[in-house]
Amino acid sequence: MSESIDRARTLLSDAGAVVILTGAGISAESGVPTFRGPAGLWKSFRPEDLATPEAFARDPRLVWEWYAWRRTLVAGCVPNAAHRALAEWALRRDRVTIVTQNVDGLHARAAREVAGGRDAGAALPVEVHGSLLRDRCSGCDARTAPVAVDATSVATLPRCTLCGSLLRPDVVWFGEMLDESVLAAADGAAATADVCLVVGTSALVHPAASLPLRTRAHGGMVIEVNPEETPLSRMAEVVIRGGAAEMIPMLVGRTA
Ligand code: BV8
Ligand code: ZN
Repeated sequence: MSESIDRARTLLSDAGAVVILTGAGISAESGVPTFRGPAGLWKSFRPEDLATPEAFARDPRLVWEWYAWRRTLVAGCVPNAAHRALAEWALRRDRVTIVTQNVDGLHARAAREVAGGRDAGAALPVEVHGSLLRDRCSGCDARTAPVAVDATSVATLPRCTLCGSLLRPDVVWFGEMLDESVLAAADGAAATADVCLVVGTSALVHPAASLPLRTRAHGGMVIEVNPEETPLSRMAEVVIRGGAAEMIPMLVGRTA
């Protein structure tokens, strides 16, 4: 293991530009259930069953109940050593872009905590699938701060103060396009990176899962941190089979 850690550490410190792609696995040690892990199921529903515009049209009360449950859960979690080490690293050197599929807001919290009074900008993530911590109007698209959700009936669900339509979490659902400017920022970082550090993702959801291929397409290298094999493992220059909270500080931490 130490050999691959040393090699990965060298590749990362020698890289001109680095893009980091994270998934649910980086928040697992903060207590956020992953999608495909045993806790990924909610009331026997698979995330793919609820995170769709069709599910929201069919039963907005059920979808909101799920998102309210996830919001409460995430509010009780804190960034772990992996979130913090990446934020510290992104503030310490330039040309590091954190791209996340996670909607839990933990990367942004780590960035603000680590930055203290300083500008957290360089460590703020590109959230390609949106955020649980924002609402959006399903009618006029207005973005709002998250409101308390009473999911006992459709009549009690939150509504837009501008047009009266149902509010929804500001996340990207399956079958929905990603925000163009957000996707362009992620794609641009991946296409110009010397190294793509992939942390805690099963790499099954597109277009996010294709970002490491963009890095490789122009001669960059992929480093994977994941306790399990994924479709990206065979194209990775270095594979680190371990948990993010332990491994990431060893890869980008000051003292390692
Ligand atoms: C779109 C927000 C245009 C909502 C999410 C090409 C090929 C095939 C399919 C498609 C394709 N292009 C488009 C599709 C369709 C679809 C798709 O990819 N489907 C998959 C299921 C095959 N993509 C879309 O619909 C996208 N839109 O493309 O629009 C279009 C539309 C239709 C048709 C064509 C084009 C929109 C996708 C975004 C959906 N929204 N989230 C919400 O959260 O509620 S996706 C959601 O699921 C997450 O954001 C994330 O992306 C994904 C879950 O994956 P992971 O985060 O990786 O989590 P997972 O649990 O799977 O894995 C955890 C990993 O961590 C594991 O490997 C585990 O080993 C590891 N781990 C565990 N513990 C640790 C750890 N690692 C480190 N440390 C630990 N301690
Ligand atoms: Zn509206």
